[in-house]
Amino acid sequence: MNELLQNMSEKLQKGKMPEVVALTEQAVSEGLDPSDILNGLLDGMGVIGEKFKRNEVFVPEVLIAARAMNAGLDVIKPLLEEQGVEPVGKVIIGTVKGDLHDIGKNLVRMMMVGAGLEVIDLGVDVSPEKYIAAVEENNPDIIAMSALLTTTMPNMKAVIDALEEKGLRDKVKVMIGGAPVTDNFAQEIGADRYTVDAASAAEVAKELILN
Ligand code: B1M
Repeated sequence: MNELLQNMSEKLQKGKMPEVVALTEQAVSEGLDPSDILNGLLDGMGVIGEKFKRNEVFVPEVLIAARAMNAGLDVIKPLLEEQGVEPVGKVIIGTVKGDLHDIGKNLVRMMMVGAGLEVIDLGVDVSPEKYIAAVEENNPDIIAMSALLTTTMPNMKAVIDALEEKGLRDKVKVMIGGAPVTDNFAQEIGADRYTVDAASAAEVAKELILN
């Protein structure tokens, strides 16, 4: 990676938003390819994701790095659109019905965006009907659901049941996660994958789409 992009990646890892924006603008004005600039941003977020998995950085560092990445992305978004750089795939994410916890879900969203995926965030307290409407409207590759309460975990199954009823189950992969969720639970309700943290969720989402 060129020196400017390397510097941009390092500033992103430190969450230095104004520097990331300035370096992104410099990269654009020096005529670097927007896809290469994007890869510089993704590289920084990838490093943060790995460190987060190893408990070398924590939620606040991830949040400020993601904020810097989003600011950098805003600079190059119009150029990427002009160039027709396609996202890796599309994910619909939300916290299930009855559940208002969104910090983990937001981290998953940020990591997925950082991995080059387009993410449509339905927010919290998302009913099966809302998931279904979003699938019908957006034709995503993946539905990602988060739950933090043992009492709302069954609502993940309700979404899978609704997908089956509508004949949509084969069209999307289903990923689930959140503190009380387990791999066993995922198998029990027929989800495709459980992942333990946001960085793994982004990795697995890409894997599910590309393989
Ligand atoms: Co609530 N809460 N809360 N809470 N809350 C917990 C979850 C709880 C464990 C606290 C406790 O009792 N020790 C408990 C649940 C008990 C249970 O069900 N077994 C609990 C409770 C009971 C409640 C209320 C019922 C309290 C009340 O009103 N009596 C109430 C419910 C409201 C509702 O949702 N309907 C409630 C409310 C709240 C607040 C609104 C005050 C606030 C939420 C604010 C917000 O999210 N905007 C809150 C908080 C902050 C917590 C704790 C303290 C922290 C949760 C958090 O954000 N963690 C939590 C206790 C705890 O966990 N220590 C607690 C940080 C976040 C990064 O982790 O979300 O686990 P997490 O995400 C992780 C992974 O799980 C994973 O990635 C992230 C890390 O990379 N992950 C995924 C998450 N989603 C994923 C999806 C994936 C893959 C990975 O694929 C799709």
